[in-house]
Amino acid sequence: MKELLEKCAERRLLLHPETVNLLEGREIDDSLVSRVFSLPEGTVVTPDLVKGNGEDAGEPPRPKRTRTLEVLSDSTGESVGEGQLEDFRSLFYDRLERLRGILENRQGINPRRIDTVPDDLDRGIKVVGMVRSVSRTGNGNFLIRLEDEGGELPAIVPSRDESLMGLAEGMLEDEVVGVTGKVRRGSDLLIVEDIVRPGVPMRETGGDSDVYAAFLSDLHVGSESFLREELEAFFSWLRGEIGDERQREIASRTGYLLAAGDIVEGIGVYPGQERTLTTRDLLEQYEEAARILEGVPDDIEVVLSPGNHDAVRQAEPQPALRDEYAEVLDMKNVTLVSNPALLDLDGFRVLIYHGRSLDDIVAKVPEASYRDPVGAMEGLLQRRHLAPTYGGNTPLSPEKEDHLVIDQVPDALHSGHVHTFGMGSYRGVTVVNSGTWQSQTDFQKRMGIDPDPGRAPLINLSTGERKILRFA
Ligand code: D5M
Ligand code: FE
Ligand code: ZN
Repeated sequence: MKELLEKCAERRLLLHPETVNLLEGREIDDSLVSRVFSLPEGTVVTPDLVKGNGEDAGEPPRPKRTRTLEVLSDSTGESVGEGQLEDFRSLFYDRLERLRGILENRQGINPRRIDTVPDDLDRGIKVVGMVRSVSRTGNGNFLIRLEDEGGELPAIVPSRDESLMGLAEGMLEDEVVGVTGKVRRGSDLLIVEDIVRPGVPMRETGGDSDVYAAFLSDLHVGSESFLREELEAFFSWLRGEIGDERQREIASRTGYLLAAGDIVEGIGVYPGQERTLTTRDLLEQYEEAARILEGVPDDIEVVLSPGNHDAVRQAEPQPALRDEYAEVLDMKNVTLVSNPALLDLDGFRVLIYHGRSLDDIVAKVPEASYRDPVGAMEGLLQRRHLAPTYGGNTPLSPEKEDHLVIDQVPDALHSGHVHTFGMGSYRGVTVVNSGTWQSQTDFQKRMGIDPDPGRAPLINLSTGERKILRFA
């Protein structure tokens, strides 16, 4: 008993006084111990959770529901690019055009095309351009080269303007911004007075059903570090087998489980990875993932979107898993979608994006960090683009259309990839990075990556209420 109490304290499980009374002087068998220890951290261990010590407590059946999962946008099969330079031009022009539209609508900018900017006026002008380069000048100013269909315009951010300097410092190549300023007579140089990003309007959470969606990412099935037992405990929680009464009630109202990529560990992703795999057969990794996903109740709609470790091309947008991989995951409650993909869950819109560009945000934006994935994801929303900069860590596929523009602002943005957990709200958009179900690998240790494994975030689709369960 004493040992059980200590262990519970270690796992931050709270023993209800009645439970202590019930267990006093009774023999505690292993099955009870393992049942209690698979409870999420913070759970109050009520007497009914330990009653029948060793016997099946007898779960209430999950109420049957019909869910409406709608895939609003999926790029699978829409890839028309041939990988030619020409296609990158279309990709970037499409990005410019669509983000300019958003800037015009949201920020009320009526921009001038760069080739019509006269060089002989002192009046203020507005342009919308894609950032070609950002650099510091000898005088400590920032020089931003803006580009549109008409040409290039160098713009100077004067060092005396601190807030603009801060903005310029976090400016990414290829993002699209609105710039206001003056061109000095005869200079060809725009002196910047204001910079605006497309941004997002404030919104109210839009769902209409009292159902929860659960999120996960970066399972890395097939890796020795994949936390199988912890993930199975989460699924057992979803089945209502563990957790206190209130939690079981939430579990029974969970209608969706969304996975934002890195479903499996993959093979050949980084040097030396072979030694860390439980199987070197990619198909077997998906078979294993499928076996584990069988543990999710049938009436929960499961959505799987790929990441950079999955069996699809690396360049984004990534198509949904297909062929033999889709076959092994072919369960009636599983839907495979592209990365990114926009979903409608009973009226609540979720934009899923694995999150590779977060590496670029962290590398280039001074205030961004892996410890704050929500902040980095807000950067994507402000820029209305899921992979705002090209040439860093995020490979893009040369498409005619830019599928990574955030055209419609969702109720929630869900990512993973960075293996750190975070959940917050930005202008009414729930922002969630679901962390990982893989413990720290030796590779990550060498890279200084400190993951937050085993967290299960949940969002109530009508109220936007957020919950976090811990299984590791
Ligand atoms: O990526 C998990 C995290 O590890 C993500 O933030 C990128 C980071 N990562 C992955 N590979 C490298 C290398 N080579 N250098 C630095 N950081 C890296 P995942 O997609 O799960 O592998
Ligand atoms: Fe990952
Ligand atoms: Zn990843």
